[in-house]
Amino acid sequence: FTRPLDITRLENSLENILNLQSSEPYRVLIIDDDDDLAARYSLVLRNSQMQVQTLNDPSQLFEVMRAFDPEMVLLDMNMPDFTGIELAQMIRLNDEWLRVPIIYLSAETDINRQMAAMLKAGDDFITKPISDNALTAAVFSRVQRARSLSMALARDSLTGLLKHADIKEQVALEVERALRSGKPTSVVMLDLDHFKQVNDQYGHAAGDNVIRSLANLMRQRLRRIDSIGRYGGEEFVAVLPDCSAEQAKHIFDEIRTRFAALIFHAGARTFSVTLSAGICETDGQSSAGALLESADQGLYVAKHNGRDQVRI
Ligand code: GH3
Ligand code: MG
Ligand code: MG
Ligand code: MG
Repeated sequence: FTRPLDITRLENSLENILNLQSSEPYRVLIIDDDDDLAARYSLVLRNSQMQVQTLNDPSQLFEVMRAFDPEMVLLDMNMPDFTGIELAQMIRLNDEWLRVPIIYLSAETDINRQMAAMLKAGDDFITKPISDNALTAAVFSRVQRARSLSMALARDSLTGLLKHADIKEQVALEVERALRSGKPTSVVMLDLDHFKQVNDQYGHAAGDNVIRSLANLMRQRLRRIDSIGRYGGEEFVAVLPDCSAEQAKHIFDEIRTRFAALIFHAGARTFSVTLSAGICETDGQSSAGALLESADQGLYVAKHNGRDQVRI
């Protein structure tokens, strides 16, 4: 789980920060009518492994934004047909780009005019000329933060797990992969036992705490290549690549026992909760939907056989 703002990273030296860039290259759009300047900035950022697109004709703004999908826009204030402010406002009219940081790059030094520009649209102001390192740092920190933020927003807010649609997509993806690799992949459907009673007796906040604890436990016990999602309120789905149903049962029986041993507190009272789970394995032909259904059948059997158990 990525925290929304990774402050320690931002506090690292520029070099350390750049070394951390192991993921997809950052996509930066530079809009400037001065081609030489745009090329120079572009070179600087490319040297830091970023992907850069330059644009000198603002009439193509939307086309380029759509095709390139930038994570940051560097915008010249003064251009022949449009001002930077106008372009920033046009970008901000589109919901899909609301989170893209826009920074003005300009020789404008009047602080009042800089502030007026930022109040209309755009997030910050960089005064030309700017050193290579300062430009790289300014772009890097903002794109990194924007990425962390959108990753955090994409997650279930209570648990940090994938949301319903995303775990479903992940199951589909892993089922595809298993088909190609020929290795078994397991799908797990898990549900807390008598959770309505937990809420009724100990309160919703205590219930939330139970859900969070289970999520943490699963994160600890599963591998990095496994995916876990909050499928419903107190229902979870996990997909374990390269893992047979037998192996997955072993892992989830361990999770089940550890979870049942946890002691929760509600005021002066303590309580514990159990879970049930159903597991199925890829068979080289069933769809993700069919596998989820089959795991759900296992869960149904587990519930009807007394709960606190994992069924294949
Ligand atoms: P079973 O063992 O058959 O699963 O019984 P159950 O009571 O757990 O099943 P049921 O699906 O009927 O109830 C689930 C309850 O989970 C209902 C709802 O109050 C509670 N719940 C769902 N989402 C949340 C949540 O985000 N927080 C809390 N505290 N409770 C939740
Ligand atoms: Mg200009
Ligand atoms: Mg339940
Ligand atoms: Mg349920």
